[in-house]
Amino acid sequence: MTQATDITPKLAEFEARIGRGEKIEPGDWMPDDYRKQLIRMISQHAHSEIVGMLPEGNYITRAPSLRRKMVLIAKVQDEGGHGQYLYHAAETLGISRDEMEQALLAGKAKYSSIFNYPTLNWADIGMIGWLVDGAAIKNQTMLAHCSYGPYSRAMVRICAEETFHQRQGKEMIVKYAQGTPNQRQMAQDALNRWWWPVLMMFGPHDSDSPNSEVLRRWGVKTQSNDTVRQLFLDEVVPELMAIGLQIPDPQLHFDAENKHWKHGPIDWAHFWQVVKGNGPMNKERLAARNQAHDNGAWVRDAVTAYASRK
Ligand code: BYC
Repeated sequence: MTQATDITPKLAEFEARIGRGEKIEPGDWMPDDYRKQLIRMISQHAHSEIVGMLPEGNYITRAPSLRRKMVLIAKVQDEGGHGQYLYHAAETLGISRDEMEQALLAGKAKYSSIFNYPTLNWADIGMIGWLVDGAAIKNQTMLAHCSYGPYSRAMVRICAEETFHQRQGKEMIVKYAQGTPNQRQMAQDALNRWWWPVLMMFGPHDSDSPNSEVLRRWGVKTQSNDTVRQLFLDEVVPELMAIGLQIPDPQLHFDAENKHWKHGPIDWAHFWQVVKGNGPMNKERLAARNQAHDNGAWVRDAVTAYASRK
Protein backbone atom coordinates (compact mmCIF):
# COMPACT_ATOMS: atom_id res chain seq x y z
CA MET A 1 0.00 0.00 0.00
CA THR A 2 1.09 3.60 -0.55
CA GLN A 3 1.94 4.85 2.95
CA ALA A 4 4.65 7.54 2.76
CA THR A 5 3.18 10.96 3.45
CA ASP A 6 4.98 12.56 0.49
CA ILE A 7 3.15 10.11 -1.77
CA THR A 8 -0.31 11.21 -0.70
CA PRO A 9 -0.46 14.19 -3.09
CA LYS A 10 0.67 11.85 -5.88
CA LEU A 11 -2.10 9.44 -5.00
CA ALA A 12 -4.60 12.29 -4.95
CA GLU A 13 -3.41 13.46 -8.39
CA PHE A 14 -3.49 9.87 -9.70
CA GLU A 15 -7.08 9.45 -8.54
CA ALA A 16 -7.99 12.87 -9.96
CA ARG A 17 -6.60 11.81 -13.34
CA ILE A 18 -8.71 8.66 -13.23
CA GLY A 19 -11.70 10.77 -12.22
CA ARG A 20 -11.15 12.94 -15.32
CA GLY A 21 -11.12 9.82 -17.50
CA GLU A 22 -7.41 10.17 -18.42
CA LYS A 23 -5.43 7.05 -19.29
CA ILE A 24 -2.52 6.06 -17.05
CA GLU A 25 0.54 5.27 -19.18
CA PRO A 26 3.59 3.06 -18.37
CA GLY A 27 5.97 5.84 -17.28
CA ASP A 28 3.38 7.61 -15.10
CA TRP A 29 3.35 7.46 -11.31
CA MET A 30 0.94 4.79 -10.03
CA PRO A 31 0.31 3.16 -6.63
CA ASP A 32 2.00 -0.19 -6.09
CA ASP A 33 -1.37 -1.86 -5.64
CA TYR A 34 -2.57 -0.57 -9.01
CA ARG A 35 0.55 -2.00 -10.66
CA LYS A 36 0.18 -5.34 -8.84
CA GLN A 37 -3.52 -5.68 -9.62
CA LEU A 38 -2.91 -4.95 -13.29
CA ILE A 39 -0.04 -7.45 -13.51
CA ARG A 40 -2.28 -10.08 -11.88
CA MET A 41 -5.22 -9.44 -14.16
CA ILE A 42 -3.41 -8.86 -17.46
CA SER A 43 -1.11 -11.87 -17.02
CA GLN A 44 -4.09 -14.11 -16.16
CA HIS A 45 -5.84 -12.75 -19.21
CA ALA A 46 -2.79 -13.45 -21.43
CA HIS A 47 -2.53 -17.01 -20.10
CA SER A 48 -6.25 -17.51 -20.81
CA GLU A 49 -5.72 -16.62 -24.47
CA ILE A 50 -2.79 -19.02 -24.81
CA VAL A 51 -4.40 -21.93 -22.92
CA GLY A 52 -7.64 -21.13 -24.76
CA MET A 53 -5.95 -22.12 -28.02
CA LEU A 54 -5.82 -25.75 -26.86
CA PRO A 55 -9.48 -26.88 -26.83
CA GLU A 56 -10.08 -25.49 -30.34
CA GLY A 57 -6.61 -26.25 -31.72
CA ASN A 58 -7.37 -29.94 -31.20
CA TYR A 59 -10.14 -29.64 -33.79
CA ILE A 60 -8.20 -28.09 -36.68
CA THR A 61 -7.50 -31.53 -38.19
CA ARG A 62 -11.13 -32.58 -37.66
CA ALA A 63 -12.93 -29.62 -39.28
CA PRO A 64 -15.89 -30.80 -41.39
CA SER A 65 -14.97 -28.66 -44.45
CA LEU A 66 -12.09 -26.62 -45.86
CA ARG A 67 -13.97 -23.39 -45.08
CA ARG A 68 -14.46 -24.36 -41.45
CA LYS A 69 -10.81 -25.41 -41.21
CA MET A 70 -9.58 -22.06 -42.58
CA VAL A 71 -11.83 -20.15 -40.19
CA LEU A 72 -10.70 -22.20 -37.18
CA ILE A 73 -7.00 -21.85 -38.05
CA ALA A 74 -7.49 -18.06 -38.28
CA LYS A 75 -9.34 -17.97 -34.97
CA VAL A 76 -6.77 -20.02 -33.06
CA GLN A 77 -3.99 -17.88 -34.53
CA ASP A 78 -5.85 -14.73 -33.41
CA GLU A 79 -5.99 -16.07 -29.84
CA GLY A 80 -2.19 -16.50 -29.91
CA GLY A 81 -1.92 -12.88 -31.08
CA HIS A 82 -4.17 -11.73 -28.23
CA GLY A 83 -1.84 -13.47 -25.79
CA GLN A 84 1.10 -11.55 -27.33
CA TYR A 85 -0.58 -8.13 -26.99
CA LEU A 86 -1.48 -8.89 -23.39
CA TYR A 87 1.96 -10.18 -22.36
CA HIS A 88 3.41 -7.00 -23.85
CA ALA A 89 0.89 -4.86 -21.93
CA ALA A 90 1.87 -6.64 -18.69
CA GLU A 91 5.59 -6.17 -19.47
CA THR A 92 5.07 -2.38 -19.46
CA LEU A 93 4.35 -2.73 -15.73
CA GLY A 94 7.75 -4.23 -14.95
CA ILE A 95 7.24 -8.01 -15.03
CA SER A 96 9.20 -10.09 -17.52
CA ARG A 97 7.68 -12.42 -20.08
CA ASP A 98 9.81 -15.22 -18.64
CA GLU A 99 8.41 -14.75 -15.11
CA MET A 100 4.84 -14.90 -16.41
CA GLU A 101 5.55 -17.92 -18.59
CA GLN A 102 7.25 -19.83 -15.77
CA ALA A 103 4.31 -19.16 -13.43
CA LEU A 104 1.91 -20.59 -16.01
CA LEU A 105 4.03 -23.65 -16.78
CA ALA A 106 4.52 -24.41 -13.08
CA GLY A 107 0.75 -24.31 -12.51
CA LYS A 108 1.05 -21.29 -10.18
CA ALA A 109 -0.75 -18.79 -12.40
CA LYS A 110 -4.49 -18.64 -12.93
CA TYR A 111 -6.20 -18.61 -16.31
CA SER A 112 -9.90 -18.59 -17.17
CA SER A 113 -11.85 -21.50 -15.66
CA ILE A 114 -13.66 -22.03 -18.98
CA PHE A 115 -10.68 -23.71 -20.63
CA ASN A 116 -10.71 -26.62 -18.19
CA TYR A 117 -13.62 -28.38 -19.89
CA PRO A 118 -13.35 -30.95 -22.69
CA THR A 119 -14.39 -30.35 -26.31
CA LEU A 120 -16.25 -33.56 -27.21
CA ASN A 121 -17.38 -32.88 -30.78
CA TRP A 122 -17.60 -30.22 -33.48
CA ALA A 123 -20.73 -28.59 -31.99
CA ASP A 124 -18.54 -27.60 -29.03
CA ILE A 125 -16.42 -25.52 -31.40
CA GLY A 126 -19.54 -23.59 -32.45
CA MET A 127 -20.69 -23.19 -28.85
CA ILE A 128 -17.25 -21.92 -27.73
CA GLY A 129 -17.25 -19.34 -30.53
CA TRP A 130 -20.75 -18.11 -29.77
CA LEU A 131 -20.89 -18.26 -25.99
CA VAL A 132 -17.27 -18.22 -24.75
CA ASP A 133 -16.12 -15.54 -27.16
CA GLY A 134 -19.47 -13.78 -26.67
CA ALA A 135 -18.91 -13.70 -22.90
CA ALA A 136 -15.33 -12.53 -23.45
CA ILE A 137 -16.54 -9.66 -25.65
CA LYS A 138 -18.90 -8.42 -22.93
CA ASN A 139 -16.09 -8.51 -20.35
CA GLN A 140 -13.50 -7.01 -22.69
CA THR A 141 -15.75 -4.21 -23.95
CA MET A 142 -15.94 -3.16 -20.31
CA LEU A 143 -12.12 -3.45 -19.99
CA ALA A 144 -11.60 -1.40 -23.19
CA HIS A 145 -12.70 1.60 -21.07
CA CYS A 146 -10.22 0.81 -18.28
CA SER A 147 -7.82 3.38 -16.91
CA TYR A 148 -4.54 1.72 -17.99
CA GLY A 149 -3.68 2.80 -21.56
CA PRO A 150 -1.87 -0.32 -22.86
CA TYR A 151 -4.57 -2.70 -21.52
CA SER A 152 -7.40 -0.54 -22.80
CA ARG A 153 -5.89 -0.28 -26.31
CA ALA A 154 -5.20 -4.03 -26.48
CA MET A 155 -8.87 -4.63 -25.63
CA VAL A 156 -10.10 -2.47 -28.51
CA ARG A 157 -8.22 -4.55 -31.07
CA ILE A 158 -9.01 -7.86 -29.37
CA CYS A 159 -12.75 -7.11 -29.24
CA ALA A 160 -12.81 -6.43 -32.98
CA GLU A 161 -11.35 -9.89 -33.62
CA GLU A 162 -13.56 -11.58 -31.03
CA THR A 163 -16.61 -10.26 -32.83
CA PHE A 164 -15.66 -12.32 -35.86
CA HIS A 165 -15.03 -15.33 -33.59
CA GLN A 166 -18.45 -15.02 -32.03
CA ARG A 167 -20.22 -14.71 -35.38
CA GLN A 168 -18.60 -17.79 -36.87
CA GLY A 169 -19.64 -19.78 -33.78
CA LYS A 170 -23.19 -18.48 -33.91
CA GLU A 171 -23.42 -19.27 -37.62
CA MET A 172 -22.45 -22.89 -36.91
CA ILE A 173 -24.91 -23.36 -34.05
CA VAL A 174 -27.77 -21.75 -35.96
CA LYS A 175 -27.09 -24.17 -38.86
CA TYR A 176 -27.01 -27.15 -36.48
CA ALA A 177 -30.20 -26.01 -34.78
CA GLN A 178 -31.93 -25.89 -38.18
CA GLY A 179 -30.35 -29.16 -39.36
CA THR A 180 -31.10 -32.87 -38.90
CA PRO A 181 -32.42 -34.21 -35.56
CA ASN A 182 -28.88 -35.46 -34.85
CA GLN A 183 -27.37 -32.03 -35.48
CA ARG A 184 -30.00 -30.35 -33.29
CA GLN A 185 -29.22 -32.85 -30.55
CA MET A 186 -25.47 -32.08 -30.85
CA ALA A 187 -26.15 -28.34 -30.47
CA GLN A 188 -28.41 -28.96 -27.46
CA ASP A 189 -25.89 -31.29 -25.82
CA ALA A 190 -23.10 -28.72 -26.31
CA LEU A 191 -25.30 -26.01 -24.76
CA ASN A 192 -26.11 -28.27 -21.80
CA ARG A 193 -22.41 -28.75 -21.08
CA TRP A 194 -21.15 -25.19 -21.72
CA TRP A 195 -23.98 -23.07 -20.26
CA TRP A 196 -23.03 -23.03 -16.57
CA PRO A 197 -19.23 -22.84 -17.09
CA VAL A 198 -19.83 -19.82 -19.37
CA LEU A 199 -21.87 -18.02 -16.68
CA MET A 200 -18.99 -18.71 -14.24
CA MET A 201 -16.47 -17.02 -16.57
CA PHE A 202 -17.55 -13.58 -15.29
CA GLY A 203 -16.20 -14.41 -11.83
CA PRO A 204 -17.88 -14.68 -8.42
CA HIS A 205 -20.89 -12.57 -7.45
CA ASP A 206 -19.98 -8.97 -6.58
CA SER A 207 -20.42 -9.65 -2.86
CA ASP A 208 -17.76 -12.43 -3.07
CA SER A 209 -15.28 -10.63 -5.35
CA PRO A 210 -12.34 -9.46 -3.20
CA ASN A 211 -10.52 -7.58 -5.98
CA SER A 212 -13.48 -5.59 -7.25
CA GLU A 213 -13.46 -2.73 -4.77
CA VAL A 214 -9.97 -1.48 -5.61
CA LEU A 215 -10.36 -2.27 -9.32
CA ARG A 216 -13.57 -0.23 -9.48
CA ARG A 217 -12.04 2.65 -7.51
CA TRP A 218 -9.09 2.90 -9.89
CA GLY A 219 -11.14 2.51 -13.04
CA VAL A 220 -9.82 -0.90 -14.09
CA LYS A 221 -13.19 -2.61 -13.89
CA THR A 222 -15.72 -0.14 -15.20
CA GLN A 223 -18.62 -2.54 -14.53
CA SER A 224 -19.04 -5.26 -11.91
CA ASN A 225 -18.89 -9.05 -12.46
CA ASP A 226 -22.67 -9.40 -11.99
CA THR A 227 -23.48 -6.45 -14.27
CA VAL A 228 -21.43 -7.89 -17.13
CA ARG A 229 -22.92 -11.38 -16.57
CA GLN A 230 -26.40 -9.80 -16.76
CA LEU A 231 -25.59 -8.01 -20.04
CA PHE A 232 -24.54 -11.35 -21.51
CA LEU A 233 -27.63 -13.17 -20.23
CA ASP A 234 -30.02 -10.56 -21.60
CA GLU A 235 -28.40 -10.84 -25.02
CA VAL A 236 -28.06 -14.60 -25.45
CA VAL A 237 -31.17 -16.02 -23.77
CA PRO A 238 -33.63 -14.69 -26.40
CA GLU A 239 -31.25 -15.69 -29.22
CA LEU A 240 -30.86 -19.27 -27.99
CA MET A 241 -34.61 -19.56 -27.47
CA ALA A 242 -35.28 -18.17 -30.95
CA ILE A 243 -33.45 -21.11 -32.54
CA GLY A 244 -35.31 -23.64 -30.38
CA LEU A 245 -32.57 -24.58 -27.90
CA GLN A 246 -33.48 -25.26 -24.26
CA ILE A 247 -31.38 -23.44 -21.69
CA PRO A 248 -30.47 -25.99 -18.99
CA ASP A 249 -31.68 -23.88 -16.06
CA PRO A 250 -35.16 -24.73 -14.67
CA GLN A 251 -35.18 -21.50 -12.65
CA LEU A 252 -34.37 -19.20 -15.57
CA HIS A 253 -37.13 -16.59 -15.89
CA PHE A 254 -37.82 -13.10 -17.19
CA ASP A 255 -38.23 -10.48 -14.51
CA ALA A 256 -40.83 -8.30 -16.24
CA GLU A 257 -40.57 -5.49 -13.72
CA ASN A 258 -36.81 -4.97 -14.16
CA LYS A 259 -36.75 -6.29 -17.75
CA HIS A 260 -33.92 -8.77 -17.12
CA TRP A 261 -33.47 -12.51 -17.50
CA LYS A 262 -32.65 -14.10 -14.14
CA HIS A 263 -30.65 -17.32 -13.81
CA GLY A 264 -30.89 -19.97 -11.08
CA PRO A 265 -28.11 -20.56 -8.50
CA ILE A 266 -24.58 -21.07 -9.83
CA ASP A 267 -22.58 -23.96 -8.37
CA TRP A 268 -19.72 -21.91 -6.92
CA ALA A 269 -18.22 -24.89 -5.07
CA HIS A 270 -17.61 -26.46 -8.47
CA PHE A 271 -16.20 -23.18 -9.84
CA TRP A 272 -13.63 -22.91 -7.03
CA GLN A 273 -12.57 -26.52 -7.57
CA VAL A 274 -11.87 -25.69 -11.22
CA VAL A 275 -10.02 -22.47 -10.31
CA LYS A 276 -7.89 -24.40 -7.79
CA GLY A 277 -6.74 -26.84 -10.48
CA ASN A 278 -9.22 -29.70 -9.99
CA GLY A 279 -11.49 -29.17 -13.00
CA PRO A 280 -12.13 -31.83 -15.65
CA MET A 281 -9.18 -30.80 -17.87
CA ASN A 282 -6.78 -28.71 -15.72
CA LYS A 283 -4.03 -31.32 -15.67
CA GLU A 284 -4.30 -32.07 -19.39
CA ARG A 285 -4.20 -28.36 -20.31
CA LEU A 286 -1.10 -27.75 -18.20
CA ALA A 287 0.63 -30.85 -19.58
CA ALA A 288 -0.18 -29.81 -23.17
CA ARG A 289 1.10 -26.26 -22.55
CA ASN A 290 4.35 -27.63 -21.07
CA GLN A 291 4.78 -30.02 -23.97
CA ALA A 292 4.23 -27.20 -26.50
CA HIS A 293 6.76 -25.06 -24.63
CA ASP A 294 9.35 -27.87 -24.67
CA ASN A 295 8.72 -28.58 -28.35
CA GLY A 296 9.31 -24.90 -29.11
CA ALA A 297 12.74 -24.82 -27.44
CA TRP A 298 14.58 -25.14 -30.77
CA VAL A 299 12.71 -22.11 -32.17
CA ARG A 300 13.65 -19.99 -29.15
CA ASP A 301 17.27 -21.20 -29.42
CA ALA A 302 17.37 -20.37 -33.13
CA VAL A 303 15.93 -16.89 -32.59
CA THR A 304 18.36 -16.19 -29.75
CA ALA A 305 21.30 -17.43 -31.83
CA TYR A 306 20.25 -15.19 -34.75
CA ALA A 307 19.77 -12.17 -32.48
CA SER A 308 23.22 -12.57 -30.89
CA ARG A 309 25.15 -13.21 -34.16
CA LYS A 310 28.28 -11.09 -34.73
N1 BYC B 1 -11.47 -18.22 -13.97
O1 BYC B 1 -12.07 -10.81 -7.11
P1 BYC B 1 -12.50 -11.54 -8.34
C1 BYC B 1 -10.98 -15.84 -24.51
C2 BYC B 1 -10.43 -15.60 -9.71
S1 BYC B 1 -9.86 -15.60 -23.24
C3 BYC B 1 -10.42 -18.33 -13.14
O2 BYC B 1 -13.84 -11.24 -8.90
P2 BYC B 1 -11.25 -10.17 -10.53
C4 BYC B 1 -10.76 -16.91 -25.47
C5 BYC B 1 -9.73 -14.25 -9.73
O3 BYC B 1 -8.57 -14.31 -10.54
C6 BYC B 1 -10.53 -14.25 -22.31
N2 BYC B 1 -10.25 -17.54 -12.04
O4 BYC B 1 -11.38 -11.34 -9.48
C7 BYC B 1 -9.47 -17.39 -25.68
C8 BYC B 1 -9.43 -14.04 -8.26
O5 BYC B 1 -8.28 -14.78 -7.87
P3 BYC B 1 -6.84 -14.04 -7.53
C9 BYC B 1 -10.53 -14.51 -20.86
C10 BYC B 1 -11.20 -16.61 -11.82
O6 BYC B 1 -9.93 -10.27 -11.17
C11 BYC B 1 -9.27 -18.49 -26.53
C12 BYC B 1 -10.60 -14.71 -7.56
O7 BYC B 1 -11.20 -15.59 -8.51
N3 BYC B 1 -10.94 -13.28 -20.22
O8 BYC B 1 -11.91 -15.13 -24.57
O9 BYC B 1 -11.65 -8.89 -9.88
C13 BYC B 1 -10.37 -19.08 -27.18
C14 BYC B 1 -11.63 -13.73 -7.05
O10 BYC B 1 -12.38 -13.12 -8.11
C15 BYC B 1 -12.31 -16.44 -12.65
C16 BYC B 1 -10.25 -12.73 -19.19
O11 BYC B 1 -9.26 -13.26 -18.76
C17 BYC B 1 -12.44 -17.29 -13.78
N4 BYC B 1 -13.48 -17.24 -14.63
O12 BYC B 1 -12.41 -10.48 -11.62
C18 BYC B 1 -11.65 -18.57 -26.98
C19 BYC B 1 -10.80 -11.43 -18.64
N5 BYC B 1 -13.07 -15.45 -12.15
O13 BYC B 1 -6.29 -13.57 -8.85
C20 BYC B 1 -11.85 -17.48 -26.14
C21 BYC B 1 -9.87 -10.63 -17.77
C22 BYC B 1 -12.47 -15.01 -11.03
O14 BYC B 1 -7.16 -12.90 -6.61
N6 BYC B 1 -10.16 -10.79 -16.38
N7 BYC B 1 -11.34 -15.73 -10.83
O15 BYC B 1 -6.03 -15.13 -6.92
C23 BYC B 1 -11.17 -10.19 -15.72
O16 BYC B 1 -11.95 -9.44 -16.28
C24 BYC B 1 -11.29 -10.43 -14.24
O17 BYC B 1 -10.07 -10.97 -13.77
C25 BYC B 1 -12.47 -11.38 -13.87
C26 BYC B 1 -12.40 -11.69 -12.35
C27 BYC B 1 -13.79 -10.69 -14.16
C28 BYC B 1 -12.38 -12.71 -14.62
